[in-house]
Amino acid sequence: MSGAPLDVARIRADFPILHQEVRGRPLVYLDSAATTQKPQAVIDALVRYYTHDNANVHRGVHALSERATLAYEGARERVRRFINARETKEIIFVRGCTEAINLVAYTFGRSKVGPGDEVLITAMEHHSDIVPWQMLCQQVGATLKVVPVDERGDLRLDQLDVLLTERTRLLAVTHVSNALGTVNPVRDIIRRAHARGVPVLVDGAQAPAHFRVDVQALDCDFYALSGHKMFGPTGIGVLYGKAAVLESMPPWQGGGDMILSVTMEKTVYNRLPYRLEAGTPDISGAIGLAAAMDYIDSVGLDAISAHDQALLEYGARALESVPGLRLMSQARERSGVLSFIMEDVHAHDVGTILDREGVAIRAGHHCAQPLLSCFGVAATVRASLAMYNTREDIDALVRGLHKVREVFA
Ligand code: C6P
Repeated sequence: MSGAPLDVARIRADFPILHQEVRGRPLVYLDSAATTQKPQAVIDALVRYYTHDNANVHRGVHALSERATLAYEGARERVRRFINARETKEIIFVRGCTEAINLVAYTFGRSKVGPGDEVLITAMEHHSDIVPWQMLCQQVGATLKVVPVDERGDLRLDQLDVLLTERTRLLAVTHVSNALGTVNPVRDIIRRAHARGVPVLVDGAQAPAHFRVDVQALDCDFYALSGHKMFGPTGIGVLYGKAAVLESMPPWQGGGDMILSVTMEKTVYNRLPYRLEAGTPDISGAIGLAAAMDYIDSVGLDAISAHDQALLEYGARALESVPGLRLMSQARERSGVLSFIMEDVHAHDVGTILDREGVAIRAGHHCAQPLLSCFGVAATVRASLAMYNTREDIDALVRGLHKVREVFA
């Protein structure tokens, strides 16, 4: 289907959960930035694995264990191909973006950041890309610095070269803001950080469901992914790291596959990627994630991106018809998110009324409190899009918002 416009009706047919009524209304799911729905192909992959192949990996000599291991390692190769990593050892399976970032903060951070050093993040980060760095800085006596955001919702990149100093040990930046939808120019940011010798972690939670991510083209040192935000299962995610950087990091959790041999005196650690994957991994999750990547590629990311952009534009225009509504972001490049406030109505009240209409959105701070406080608000309403959304979904949202206005007239 790649290249052609999306056949959204056909895509919707692949997502069984969408075909239900909520509170007597057809479900309109506009909360994909929180978690995406799963296509039948992903659900089938999970059922198939548990029905036929379930066993522990890298351990048994029996047939099921061999099949489970092949499927799990096949999933790693699938992820490598999806993000164009150079080698499978650069793909570490984790629980999600949050765990990926914490892994880097614990291992890279605690081995390479010391007293007086600096970690640079941005005002646009999700709490998962703030708190691990705060904890690290507090523990080692380093300073957390922040690239500010302007009133349009873009990063103040004029500040970047000032904030990158000879003490900066890492820059962490989100690819797409979950609260505003801003797409950051990460390639340029990485180039500028590397020019100062600073490695870069990209929080990719909100990117790969919307556009192609190529870690070699970006030249990022780390890239964090959550499977559940790209049509895969919850509980599985990926930390990509350049091999040389991962090799330089000590292990963090002990046990299981991260070990080659143990005596009471000493443990010999395994090679990558296993050295950073302790305990029985989420085998079915990895297999489900690989199925999600197959699904995304079968639809085609170019067509998905074009659909996303067209729907965003349609949505931004349609929301203008709602009195007293203010869209939060005017950023140069946006993806997947319409975030707004309504005069004299709390975001949670908007969410409750929309829910009665069958429209699922997120209301609140979206785990990005520092960003929202830059805009002087505590909460916004966020409608977030995925490939299965339609103009009719936006129309239902707008109808619901007019009802909110009537209630609060
Ligand atoms: N954002 C949202 O509704 P986890 O929970 O580990 O899968 O992902 C954390 C995370 C990290 N970075 C960004 C940019 C994110 O958007 C998220 C998750 C969800 O916006 C849940 S708070």
